[in-house]
Amino acid sequence: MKLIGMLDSPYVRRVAISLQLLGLRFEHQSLSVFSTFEQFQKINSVVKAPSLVCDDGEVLMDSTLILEFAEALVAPRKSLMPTDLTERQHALHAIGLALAACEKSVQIVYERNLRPAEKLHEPWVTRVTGQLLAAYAALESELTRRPLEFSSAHINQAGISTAVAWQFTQQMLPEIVSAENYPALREFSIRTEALPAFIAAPHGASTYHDAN
Ligand SMILES: N[C@@H](CCC(=O)N[C@@H](CS)C(=O)NCC(=O)O)C(=O)O
Repeated sequence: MKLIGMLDSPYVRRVAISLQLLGLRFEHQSLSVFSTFEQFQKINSVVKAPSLVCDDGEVLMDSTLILEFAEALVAPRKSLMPTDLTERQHALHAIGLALAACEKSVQIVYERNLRPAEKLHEPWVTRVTGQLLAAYAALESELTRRPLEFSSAHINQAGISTAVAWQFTQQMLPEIVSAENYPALREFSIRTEALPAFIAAPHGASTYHDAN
């Protein structure tokens, strides 16, 4: 199977890291939804990153749906989701916050990079910024109350998504989400970014290569 999309997208990155931790082999093509729009369109007419080209050629999109498929491929041998119902609920709560943080960060980046300055709608930016800060405030208190595992063997999808969201926002909007206000997230990020699966799929333009 082949993962399409750039690792500067938190959605592509959470899939690339998760596939490795699930022990799944995959190819990666670092196509941009902007600078290589037409090339991307030939693979997925909707041009959404991540896209996953399955072994039979069918294309999946949306990171959560791709991860659902990936989990099914390795079940019951392995999963990044807790089986205990209460633990699963906590994990889903954290993943929801992390995905909201990704979405709000992406909205601000698009607003800044794609819209002409004179057309920037400040009330919208203010609203989205408030939502972004609310998501990180909730994630910070969640992480303080219920620390997440950060070893390769035990990190779960809540940990992966939290770490990826944080790294993306810190790369793109550090002046909005000041790291010093989120010590638990900052510490968690330092530990997770040192894991081999994270190092092999760094935020940015590089292409992931299977080490085996
Ligand atoms: N909910 C989706 C969000 C994916 C998403 O918005 N990806 C961005 C790149 S970060 C994209 O495809 N942007 C191009 C577009 O929406 O036209 C997911 O989890 O995969």
